[in-house]
Amino acid sequence: MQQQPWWKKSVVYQIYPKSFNDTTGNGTGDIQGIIEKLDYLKDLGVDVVWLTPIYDSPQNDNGYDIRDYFSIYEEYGTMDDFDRLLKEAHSRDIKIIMDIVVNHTSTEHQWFVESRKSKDNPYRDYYIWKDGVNGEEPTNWQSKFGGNAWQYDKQSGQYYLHLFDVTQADLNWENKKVRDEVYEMMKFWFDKGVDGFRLDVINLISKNQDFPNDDGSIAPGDGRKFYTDGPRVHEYMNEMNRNVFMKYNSMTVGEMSSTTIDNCIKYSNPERNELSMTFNFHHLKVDYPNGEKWSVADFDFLKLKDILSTWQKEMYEGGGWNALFWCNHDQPRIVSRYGNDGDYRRESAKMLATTMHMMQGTPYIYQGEEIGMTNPKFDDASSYRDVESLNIFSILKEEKGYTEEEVLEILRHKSRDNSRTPVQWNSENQAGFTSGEPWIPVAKNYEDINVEDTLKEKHSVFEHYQNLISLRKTIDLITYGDYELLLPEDRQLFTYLRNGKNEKLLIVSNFYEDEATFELPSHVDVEGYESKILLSNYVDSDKSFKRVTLRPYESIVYHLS
Ligand code: TEU
Repeated sequence: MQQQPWWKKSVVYQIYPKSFNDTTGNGTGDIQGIIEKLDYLKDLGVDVVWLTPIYDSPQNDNGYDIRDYFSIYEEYGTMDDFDRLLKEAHSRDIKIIMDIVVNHTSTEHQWFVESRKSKDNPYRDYYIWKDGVNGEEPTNWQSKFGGNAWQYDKQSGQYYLHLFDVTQADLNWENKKVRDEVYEMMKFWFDKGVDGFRLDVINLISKNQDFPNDDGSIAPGDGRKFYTDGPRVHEYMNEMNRNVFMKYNSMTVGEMSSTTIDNCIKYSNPERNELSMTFNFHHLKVDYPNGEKWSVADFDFLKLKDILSTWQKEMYEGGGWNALFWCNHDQPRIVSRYGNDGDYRRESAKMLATTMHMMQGTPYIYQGEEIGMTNPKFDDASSYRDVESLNIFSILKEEKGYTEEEVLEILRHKSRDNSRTPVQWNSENQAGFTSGEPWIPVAKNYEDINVEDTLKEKHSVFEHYQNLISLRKTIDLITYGDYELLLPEDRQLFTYLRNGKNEKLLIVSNFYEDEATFELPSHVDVEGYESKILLSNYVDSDKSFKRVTLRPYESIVYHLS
């Protein structure tokens, strides 16, 4: 096999610094707090840490609104702290990737401050300014956080585009100067020694320059078809790669909003020199009935299997590379979502982890996932901090007439704050996250679920993640084998094969509380193969892989050779 890039066999751990570990007592996590936990991450076995944005920012969207790309948000620490983090991580063989947001900046960024001054300001063209149409917004496009995506600016009488919050103005990528500034800024971080980037909503940077109104085929005024995987996006990614990524031994992962497999193959096929891999979210929308996120519904299991399997197969065939994940800072906790956060929390957390980590791609673990943290189930509206949740709160109540309790119930399932509560380190006050008052409440179950106790437990969720990571290091088939879904119509079992030359992995997971019996389909040729259990979430799983009854949330990995 030809030399493969390092990130194909890596496991990434995502840190949301605000909620990770506070060493100053101000209630906000910080860089020093990350340094203190590097040995913990080393013990887990991860190769790469992804930090969500730590740049100077007014924090309207917790750092995804960058005010200055070259300095550190003061509550997180200083540039010296960051340099120390890099050094300490590298000395433990842990790489660091930064989260970079270049679809938009904060409206407090100096470029925007200049841009908004007048129509002939040299920075005017750094953003997307348009005249209104008949006294209304230039188009009917909706912001991802609710409301129209254009904001009127009195001073110059024009509107600027913001696909997210009104304080997050979209950059104008048609302007070569913007692109060059971005590339120079990325080099600044690479030259410091960072190992790569996660690129926030990078598939939204190229807008259809006609700026048409949306006729509402997806949702009224949705607009996304005019800027998602837009006309020049692949040209820009290739330009970025040639100007920056190619010069470093880097890993890059693009966060792709509402994308397609064809586009993700293009972004991540190495022959095209764009990105290393892509995140997509289709498998995390199977609990949005009729595409509606703001509702409470069971997840569609058959659809989940179909989506994940189609991406596995088609990305493999097209030479692309998947980022594998259940959790991040925008998603509710997976054990509360597709698992069971009651009696079977441990079993289902492990089952979900196995099902994802045995697929092809680079797996990501979001802080707290490795101990099976759950949604916090906040009782009242005052616990929420997230700009999207707060916006939707008033939209659902005021515009759609929901009662407060109805909205709260939806947020308990869908709010991004579900994953943003502090990491539960121990059973002491504030879960050991801070000696002060945390910026967002700690989940009430921290006395039962925390790192300190988990580390003492035999067969813990943490240990299961350690095992998954070390299997990836020893068994190449996990990285390179092809993928074959078995029993697509089975309503309880998620079963697939990873096929190699003279060996196979068979993964059988029961996604439900009821027992289920697996029978190996007759077309799978296992003549002469011996089987061994590589990993399971029950201590005494059945070795007879041709027919096996799985207990609640049981999940077994067989190695056949
Ligand atoms: O998220 C992009 C994105 O489209 C979503 O996951 C988003 O949170 C969701 O659609 C809202 O319903 C990225 C970041 O991960 C997110 O935290 C930022 O708020 C967003 O970009 C804007 O920078």
